[in-house]
Amino acid sequence: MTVRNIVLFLISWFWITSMTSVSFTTNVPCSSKSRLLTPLSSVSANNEILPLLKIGIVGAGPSGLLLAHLLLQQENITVTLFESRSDPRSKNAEQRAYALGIGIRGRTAIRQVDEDLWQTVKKRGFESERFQLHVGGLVIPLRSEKDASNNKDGLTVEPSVLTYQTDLCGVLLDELERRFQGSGRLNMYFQTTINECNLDSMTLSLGNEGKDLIQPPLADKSYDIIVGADGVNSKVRNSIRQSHPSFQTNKESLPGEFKVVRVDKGPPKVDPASVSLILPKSGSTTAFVEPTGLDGSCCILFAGGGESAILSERMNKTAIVEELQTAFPQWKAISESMASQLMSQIKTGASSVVCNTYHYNDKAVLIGDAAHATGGVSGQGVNSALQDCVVLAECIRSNRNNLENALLSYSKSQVLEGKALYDLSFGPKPEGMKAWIWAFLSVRDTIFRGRLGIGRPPLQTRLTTTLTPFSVIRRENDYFYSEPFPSNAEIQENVLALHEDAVQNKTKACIVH
Ligand SMILES: *[C@@H]1O[C@H](CO)[C@@H](O)[C@H](O)[C@H]1NC(C)=O
Ligand SMILES: *[C@@H]1O[C@H](CO)[C@@H](O)[C@H](O)[C@H]1NC(C)=O
Ligand SMILES: CC(=O)N[C@H]1CO[C@H](CO)[C@@H](O)[C@@H]1O
Repeated sequence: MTVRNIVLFLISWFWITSMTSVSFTTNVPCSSKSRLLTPLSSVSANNEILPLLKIGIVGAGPSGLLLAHLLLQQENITVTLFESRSDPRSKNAEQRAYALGIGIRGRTAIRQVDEDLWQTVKKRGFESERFQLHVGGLVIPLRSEKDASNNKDGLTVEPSVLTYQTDLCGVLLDELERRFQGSGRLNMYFQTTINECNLDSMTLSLGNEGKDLIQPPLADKSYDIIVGADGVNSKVRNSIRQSHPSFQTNKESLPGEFKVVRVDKGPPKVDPASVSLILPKSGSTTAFVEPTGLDGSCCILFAGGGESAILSERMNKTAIVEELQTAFPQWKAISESMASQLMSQIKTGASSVVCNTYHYNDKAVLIGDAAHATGGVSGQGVNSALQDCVVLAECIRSNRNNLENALLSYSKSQVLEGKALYDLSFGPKPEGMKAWIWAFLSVRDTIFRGRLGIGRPPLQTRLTTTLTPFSVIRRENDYFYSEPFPSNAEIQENVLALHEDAVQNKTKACIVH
């Protein structure tokens, strides 16, 4: 078959399938786009007296730090941050080697603080709007600058910014200190683990690792709200589970593991300005190349199932080099140095997290991976976490005298987005005819990407370059999922019912005492 025949075949298939009940709406009503900025009918808080609010944030990753920025912009709020790792700017900071891709969602969230903050973040990262798939000798562009300017809204989408997590946190911290250090409203403690989060007394008991000196003055300090920004192993989430009778959460290890190497110069035959997914010549370990600097530096993430020397071997360098050379023969020149780095690491796995609600009364609330995690499958982990921060800060701002309502509003808005992102990340599992149609549409969108009026941009592109809510994108694919996505009203009613359970439990507890 010639390429022309394949194209014709695909076009004819497109017409056949478009006559079935599958219908796609690529244009999303404008109203849903502005939702990120004004999550709910925000009653003006103009002439209210703003009570003093002490907020404890557990976890100073990107979401904990952005939330601190947004909260400190409001009057009469103090923020205390706790982080078990050391300050990301210090020399001995544990490097989180892989780079994060900040797309339009994350960028829009950071800009909610101000344009300055975004520009500072951008300067530390590397801008790229290219995404290429390498299969054998073939390079298939999955996304390029053109897609950004051909965006349906006629707007030019700025490129994604690739940045190391430590760099992103470093910038957010520098700016927090610059803006608020002298205000007396910001406290930060690194190398401080939280042993327990007590939601009755609203206190945190600190581990004595590292700087146990800070224990005494903080021990009896209480907070009005405790925020869990503490990732997949969230302590705050555990405490909510113990206090909230109907809170349900599930954490699962995802199949597959990964290791990351950093190289100073982009590997041969890879576009130094593009994110590239490289399928191996043999074996099942794939390589994901992310540029991280103008000098050509990049990081390469190797991911796959267990039985590979690349991921598992920790003693025999020859075995790693051999496997690298058969899987990625084009990188022969750098396989020695990559092997040394791979050997020194313990492979990492990823987990998913699901929760049926994200808050507990007026006391505790979860953001980012602590609330919903997809193990990096979608590339939207940090982006969706930063969106959580904006919504939570806005819910608090518009409900300063009713924190119960603030946290409930936050859950109502974000639980459905978290659920939709989970579904999108792991995809539908269609069967029979639907599986064929799904496969065909995926191929079509990969090839045409919505150009020439055929198909629509691939999912990855829509997640990265549009602000269309995850729930809207998920519903467009209802046909392929075993169950249609619930309506916003259904999910919100459920969140409200869970909230009422928790409130009742609190009331009961008071009567008993
Ligand atoms: C902040 O709190 C102080 C003291 O509680 C109060 O007098 C002041 O009015 C508050 N500020 C605002 C903007 O409400
Ligand atoms: C290291 O791996 C190579 C290739 O798999 C193998 O031939 C060699 O025997 C191994 N060496 C040791 C010490 O296990
Ligand atoms: C059903 C019920 O009473 N559940 C919980 C209410 O809250 C306390 C803690 O405050 C729990 O111990 C109960 O299990």
